[in-house]
Amino acid sequence: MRTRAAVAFEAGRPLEVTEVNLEGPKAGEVLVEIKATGLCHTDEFTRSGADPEGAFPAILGHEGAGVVLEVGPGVTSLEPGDHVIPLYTPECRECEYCLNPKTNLCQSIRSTQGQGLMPDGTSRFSTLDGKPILHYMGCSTFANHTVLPEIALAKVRKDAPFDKICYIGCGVTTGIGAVINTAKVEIGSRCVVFGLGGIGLNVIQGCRLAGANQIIGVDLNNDRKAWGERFGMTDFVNPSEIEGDLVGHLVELTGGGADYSFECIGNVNVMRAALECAHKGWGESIIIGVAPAGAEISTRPFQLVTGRTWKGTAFGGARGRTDVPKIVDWYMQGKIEIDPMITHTLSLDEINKGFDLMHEGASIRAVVVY
Ligand code: NAD
Ligand code: AHE
Ligand code: ZN
Repeated sequence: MRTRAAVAFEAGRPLEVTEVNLEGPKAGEVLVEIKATGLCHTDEFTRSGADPEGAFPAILGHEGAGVVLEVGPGVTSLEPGDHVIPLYTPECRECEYCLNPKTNLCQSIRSTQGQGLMPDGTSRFSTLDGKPILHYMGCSTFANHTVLPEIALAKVRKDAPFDKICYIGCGVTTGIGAVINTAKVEIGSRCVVFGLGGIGLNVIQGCRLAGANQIIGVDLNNDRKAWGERFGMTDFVNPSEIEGDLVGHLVELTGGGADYSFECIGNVNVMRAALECAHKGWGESIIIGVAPAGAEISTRPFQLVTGRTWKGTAFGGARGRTDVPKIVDWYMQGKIEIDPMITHTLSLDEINKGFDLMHEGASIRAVVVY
């Protein structure tokens, strides 16, 4: 079939909206009509050329929601008409990783997924003159139709709106999951969240959900103060406006250091500050941000010797097929908020405007509705 997609032909260039060819699902695969997709900073990270794994031409996008149109041979858990959220962290429930309760990082298709290919080593997308186009994070939600492995789809309830639940495909689950699954924040905790964008605000609402006493937000953009407060932030710090050292300031503000800190930017200097503002003896710092190729973190080992822990999290530690339907339920029951964070709704033709808004700091989440 043919479908419309925003194609990243080269690193650093705007996406090009065009018709592409899409082959039908092979064994174990599913054809999905994408109804809506969010634009995450990770899409921009890859589009810009900063991703060491980035390969082109590719159809980016990994934060979608849609409807199953067709299933390939052997697919048993999904049927046409099912509503689904694509999973860049699949859940095969069989690999060594899925069988270990300590991780959500299913590895059953990770190597082909990282190369932009389906598990059989080929791509379903091509240009109209027959040149292959790569998949992205196994999802490619910047196409109106896409093919995914069955294990990379969470089946969700049919009454949930696509233009909101697409955000659960990355930002919402990553932020809330980092608090609940990775940090396991306890009632009464003191938390510091660095970067109040599409991920950081979900960390804030996760901390509120977990019953944290203090939730400090840190951002260079003062407009993010009101945003943080909207979701439970108790204090705001703009590093460019404080006198002296940021870490010292945060340690004082928390009365000795954070029980939990979260880096939601992708800046290795901020990652260091996030670790070092954690409380001596027990503070944990969770890295969520994706840093550019070649960037490395550093700190004095004494920071770890004296009881601070550095952790990282992908997709908020969530096991997608199991956890994502539950997060959709939380949204539908009013336990978590999504609607106010979706600040812009765009057509596919306007997708590059979504990246401009991200750079300007004008959007929390822009969503493309097909
Ligand atoms: P975003 O652009 O919406 O938000 C980033 C925020 O950080 C902005 O509010 C910006 O003003 C602020 N900021 C930038 N530099 C700063 C600094 N030096 N100090 C303080 N604040 C600063 O991005 P997002 O979509 O929220 O994504 C955040 C990061 O998380 C990205 O690196 C993204 O790739 C990553 N991410 C990781 C996962 C994962 O599973 N680990 C999932 C999704 C996104
Ligand atoms: N390709 C990058 C790494 C990118 C990365 O860390 N991705 C996160 C998800 S970000 C979603 O917005 C992730 O899930 N990582 C685990 C994995 O297996 O990719 C690089 O540096 O090479
Ligand atoms: Zn993302």
